[in-house]
Parts: sequence; C-alpha cells; structure tokens
Amino acid sequence: AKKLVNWTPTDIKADMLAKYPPKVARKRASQILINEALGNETPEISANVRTIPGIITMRGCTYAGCKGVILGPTRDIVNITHGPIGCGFYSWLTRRNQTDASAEGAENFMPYCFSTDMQDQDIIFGGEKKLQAAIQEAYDLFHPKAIAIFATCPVGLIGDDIHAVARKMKAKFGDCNVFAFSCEGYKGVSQSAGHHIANNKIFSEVVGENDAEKPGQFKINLLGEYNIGGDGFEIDRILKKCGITNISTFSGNSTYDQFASAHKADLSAVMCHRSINYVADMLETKFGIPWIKVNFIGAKSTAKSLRKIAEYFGDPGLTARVEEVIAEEMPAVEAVISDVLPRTTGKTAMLFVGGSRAHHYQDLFAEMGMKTLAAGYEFAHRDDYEGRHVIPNLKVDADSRNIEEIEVEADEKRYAPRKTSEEMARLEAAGLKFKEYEGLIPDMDHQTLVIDDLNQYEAEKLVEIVKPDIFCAGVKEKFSIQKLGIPMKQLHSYDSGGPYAGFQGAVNFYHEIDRLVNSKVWSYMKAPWQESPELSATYVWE
Ligand code: CFM
Repeated sequence: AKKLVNWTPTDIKADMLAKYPPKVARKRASQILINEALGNETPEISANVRTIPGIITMRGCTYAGCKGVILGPTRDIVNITHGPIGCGFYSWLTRRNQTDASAEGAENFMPYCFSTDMQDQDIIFGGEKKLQAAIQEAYDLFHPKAIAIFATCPVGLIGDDIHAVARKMKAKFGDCNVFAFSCEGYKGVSQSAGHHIANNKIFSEVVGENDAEKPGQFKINLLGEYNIGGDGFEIDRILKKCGITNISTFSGNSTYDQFASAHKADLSAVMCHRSINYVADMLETKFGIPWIKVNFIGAKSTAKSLRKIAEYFGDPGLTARVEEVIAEEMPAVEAVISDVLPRTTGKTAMLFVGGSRAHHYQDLFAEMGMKTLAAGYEFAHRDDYEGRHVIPNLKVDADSRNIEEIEVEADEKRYAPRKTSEEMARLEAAGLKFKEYEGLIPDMDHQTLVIDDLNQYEAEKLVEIVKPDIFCAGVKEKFSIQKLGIPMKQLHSYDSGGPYAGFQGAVNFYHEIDRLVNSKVWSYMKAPWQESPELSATYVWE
C-alpha cells in the first residue's frame, strides 16, 4: 500500500485544523476521520450538521436539492421557480441532465427556464398573484400534465402560501396536476433536505396515479439515477439487453407517468441511496415493493448489480441472460484496462462529491489500480458513510397516501453511536430497523482520510500536503485545485464527458483519467511547493 513518509494522517489532520479557532477546530475534528475500519467496528463521523458560518463550504441549498436534483431531470413537468430570477437561472441546465424526448417526439420542457422573476414590490406586497398568473400562463402555453412550484428563500420569509395557490389552480384546470414544494434554500443544512421534501411530495401527489399494468418482465424502478452525461442511457441499454424492464427512473429523463406508475414495479433498485432512500422506503411500506442497493459505476460493480437483480428474481433464464451480457461486455472493458493499467497503477486520487459518488467512483479508480487516499461527502448522512440504512418508522395511509414519519428519536439520535451491541439493542428496542449495504467508511483502507463537508481552505491544504495525482469534486473547486498543479475532474457535471456508468461508461472513464493523470501539461505549472520546497512531502510505495 502507499504510505505517507514524512506526514502521517494524524499530522495532516492536525495541520488542516491548526489555523482554526478552538471551537471551530473541535467541530471540524469530529468531521475529519482517520479511517480505522477494521473488523466489524465502524468508526463514527459527524455528518449532516450545519456548516460553520464563514467557512466556504462545497454544499448547495435545499432548493437545489429539490428543484435541481430530484425534479430537474423530469422532462414533461413544467417546473416553475417562485423567486428572484437568479435561483431559476442558475439551476437551469447546469446539471447536464440529458433527455431523448425530442427523438421520441415527446414533450420536453427541460430547455425552458420557468420563473416568476420576483421583484421588490412582490416581496413587499406578496407574490401569490404573480405565481397564479405564471401557472396560468404555463398552462395556456403548454397544457402540461403537471406543473410543479418551488419556493426560494424570500418566498418562505414573506409567507406566500404556494400550496393554496397550487390547490386552487389544480381544481381550476381539472386536467393538470399542480403541486408545490416548500423547499426554501435555507431550510436544511444542505441540499439533502430538498431531496426529502421532493420525494415526499412526489410520493403523495403522483406515485400511484396510474394503475394500468406495464408491459414487460422483471419490472424494476431505478431509483437515484439522474442521467448525468447520459449515464441513465447506458444503464437502460444494459438492462434492456438483459431483459429487465425499467418502468420508472427517479428521475433521469423521466416522465410524469413513470412516477405515477412506479407502484407497478416488482423491485426498486437504488443507485444513489442518499437522494432517494425515502421513496424506496415508502414504496416498500405502502406497496410492498422491496428495494436493493445497486451501483452501476465501475464495470465490476455493474456486473455485480446485474447479478443482484437477477438473484432477486431467481429466474434461471434471467440469470443466464445476465451472465451472457456480462461475458459479452467485459472483453472491451478488459482490453482498455490492460492498456491503461501500466500508466495508472499506483496513482492516487481524492474524491469529495455530494452524497454517493465519492464512494461509487472509488470502484472505477480501484479497477485502474489507483488508490483513494481521502474522500468524503458534502451532505450525506451517517448511514451513507457507514453503509447501514436506517429504516424509518413510516405510517402510510392507504387511502389518502398520507405519509407520516413516526419519530422514534430525533434525527441526530437516530444515527447515534451504535458500535456496541447494547446500543444496537437499545435502538432496535426503540423501533429502529437497519438494512446493511456497502458504505464509504468500511470500504476505504485503513489510515485513509474520510472528511465530511470539506471546505475550500481544507481542500487546498490537503492538496498541498498530499499532492494526489487527481482530485475529484465540483466546479467551485475546479480551478483552485488546478492552480495548484493537480488535474481536477468534476464528478458532478463530468466536465464535458460521460457517460461513466455501466460498461461503456467505465471505458470512457479509464481513457479520461489516463489522459488526465499522465498529461504533461501539469509539469509546466509551478505549484507552491515547487517554488518553496519546505512545503513538500513525499509519498513512496511500500
Ligand atoms: Fe445522488 Fe446525484 Fe450524488 Fe445527489 Fe448532487 Fe449529482 Fe452529486 Mo452533484 S443525486 S447525492 S445531490 S449521486 S447533483 S447526480 S453529482 S452532488 S454525488
């Protein structure tokens, strides 16, 4: 394994914290973990907690999680942002969601940016009339199946009743479902709260609307796949080849009807646990559809996930077909791996992304012989770090589709230490149930760094000290990292690349990373430690 010589992970952690005031250092220390995942013991990390004001976080807001992440990739719902124009504009097409709607001649509102463009007078006198007019205008122009309304920060502050407006317009139209999300940006500690708000509303307003049987065999919902850079297209290609019917994707390239029909699936396959576990749980509680965790990032993970789906159905024909598909797809993947391996083996990576990719993409790097030295999420909860899903206590009213989460304990308590069997027993006695899957902490090596809600300052510190061969994060980090002379790959938007999911996606990724970590261009840059050698540390292989 690769090991720091003149810096230990403890030194790195201490150096990252050295400049902070004591209170800040204490809080950040609980979010920086030197991984000691050995045996059955999962060390604890503090996650899903408020960012300290003044720190330049990598996180987004609740509105981003609701409108941008969950509803943004739907193609035939008109998504209206109720707020000042910036919120709508900056969440417009920035996530690289793709659709093939135009190829099908289907409705596609993704190229449009709908907003009420609130002005000073709307803030002072209220924006409900303006919102109502915007809904009417969208209806008259497009006659969509559904219109969704998203609240931004000022809307919550002035108290516009967006739900009353939605109900009124839904009743008026009769043939268009209108629903609203109270997803004001400030509502949670990150975009994660927005996922929860979006999921609850989609479940209560849309799921179950269409009771018609869906054609096809082995019907699944693909939950938490957003078709970034065409990932969903590649996954659908593979599923189709295997004879697995994906009736509903939440929510890459999705339609209103896919949400409305999700209860007709036999199984939910959860790709991004963080953003969508709520829907998986509600589908299981209300409709009895079980869910399994899958990961289509990495060729081996893709094969494993296909086998997992086949295993669930237990059909010999499906199992055989899945094996055939894997056997057909793998030679092309292996050819590229053996080409890049001599150039990528031993290189090092750091990944700080969202709530699932910092974990999923480690599989791709491992396939290239690359080691992940440090990784972390922006907004994941402890279950994503630990790979232990906490099954909520849900009461789903069969008739009204009313969902009530019965709080056994407060959220923070729910993820309270449960390393000991007594603690587990106590929580289970309190009514909590767990579902195990792969987690970031148990999957990462001993003595690697796991860091929650990494910020601008710490990112630069880490890169200066460790100098990984590649750093993966988002656009806010891109150029500050590249200025340090390290190639930076965006794992949100994929820069302009992708797809990276599935077998063909893995091949794209190998080529891309090979080019990045072996490019000569970085050697022409003078990084700070090259000009001041005292900043330098050395890595050797042992
Ligand atoms: Fe899930 Fe996502 Fe992610 Fe996410 Fe996101 Fe994204 Fe992400 Mo950016 S839903 S948690 S809120 S996998 S937009 S497609 S890349 S932070 S790691």
